[in-house]
Amino acid sequence: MNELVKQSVAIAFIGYSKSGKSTICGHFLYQMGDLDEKQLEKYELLANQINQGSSKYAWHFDKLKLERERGHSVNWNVRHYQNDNIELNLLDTPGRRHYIKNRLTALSQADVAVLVVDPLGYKDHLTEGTLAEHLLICRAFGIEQIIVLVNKMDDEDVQYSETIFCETKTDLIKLLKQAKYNPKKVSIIPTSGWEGENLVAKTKKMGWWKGQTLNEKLSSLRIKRKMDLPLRIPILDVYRISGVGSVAVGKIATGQVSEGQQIAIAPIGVVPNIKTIERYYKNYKNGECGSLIGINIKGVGLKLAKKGLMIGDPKNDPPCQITQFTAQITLVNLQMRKKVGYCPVIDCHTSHIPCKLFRIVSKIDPKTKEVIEKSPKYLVNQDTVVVIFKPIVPMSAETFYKYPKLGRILVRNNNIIEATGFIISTIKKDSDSQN
Ligand SMILES: Nc1nc2c(ncn2[C@@H]2O[C@H](COP(=O)(O)OP(=O)(O)OP(=O)(O)O)[C@@H](O)[C@H]2O)c(=O)[nH]1
Ligand SMILES: [Mg+2]
Repeated sequence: MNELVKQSVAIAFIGYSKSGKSTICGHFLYQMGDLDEKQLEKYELLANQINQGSSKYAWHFDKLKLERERGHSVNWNVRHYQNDNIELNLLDTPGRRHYIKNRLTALSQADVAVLVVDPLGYKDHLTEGTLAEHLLICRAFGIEQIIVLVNKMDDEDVQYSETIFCETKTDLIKLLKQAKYNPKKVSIIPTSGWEGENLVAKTKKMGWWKGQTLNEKLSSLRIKRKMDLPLRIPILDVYRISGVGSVAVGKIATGQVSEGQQIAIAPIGVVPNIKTIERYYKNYKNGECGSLIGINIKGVGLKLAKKGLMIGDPKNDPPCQITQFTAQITLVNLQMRKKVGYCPVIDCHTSHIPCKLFRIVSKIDPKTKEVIEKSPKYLVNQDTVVVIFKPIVPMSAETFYKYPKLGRILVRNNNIIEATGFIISTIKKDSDSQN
């Protein structure tokens, strides 16, 4: 019988800074028993010593000294939890724009996004466009399921008010519609991450709430996956564990892996063997599509194995280094028109690669794909164009048509998302063939 029977779902918590993402994640896991009383007391004691007592739950995710001293997340962090029928990987992301790259790394791997807002702060982020940008990124990465938490319902100016919740919900519904998410399919749940209301147990402080708790919603999630594609694991991180060696962590985007199997790592072109596969400190013989796993790779040091690389099967459509790719992109936030030579960062799966605009092939109608203008001179905001980019450092990427989740891209310049789109074709290194 297969060892990994439970469906594994990756859930990214997103939202502007201080909306309460890390607190919700920490308190949720406290209520689920992953964080015990003793550990929480320790967090509280240490946090109080540096005047960060209100971050005690967040510390279950915020582990860096910098994060704890400043009281905000810098990196993405993952913790895992399972119940009888589902395994959840909670990915907490930083809300600050400065760390958008870390947010994108985590979001690129998410099946579901939980958008966290607070009723007193969200309006500023509506006007600034921060919330719209969060949903734009979800769309760009193909995340179809969104859950919204209206958090901090305990705030003294909110006092668990149904009226305030409903007003916030009305604005959020408009936002979801603008981002082309069907609000009827999005659960909008009132919570207090600090007080732990509506996370696991049904709230008693909001008697008016008849909907699900966060846990009920998460437990009911089901993700459709394409099971028949060759192996692909974008590397999320690599650790060196003494006595073990290099362990690459990643979510199996497609296919499956087995202990002892040979793998190909692109674009560095090494083909090591998998020594062991582990998930949360337990060894497994196999890993299946959708699971977040750690792979102990024999003989590949930390200098070579890095975040953003792609693991595949050397015998079945192995991932490769590409020298250029053609993409369809829509310019969404371009302040100034751009021409050939423009060099943004392309966020694609877990990689963030600077790429040079090599050619603007055409401007097209996104609905009909009809060419409106051949070889336009400039990229102009709102236009949909077919372009060719050349990575300026080695890159491995896939087409959207073959690997839908992996062929999606964001075009980022000075930490602003200027375009979103997908890869139509690639040219592999040492080959003239297009894929
Ligand atoms: N009153 C109240 N405060 C909360 C609640 N949730 C979080 N907070 C407080 O809000 C502050 C920020 O919480 P975090 O969980 O660190 O916020 P975050 O969204 O992770 O912020 P970034 O990591 O910067 O993106 C902390 O002081 C929390 O104690 C809540 O439900 N009610
Ligand atoms: Mg945080």
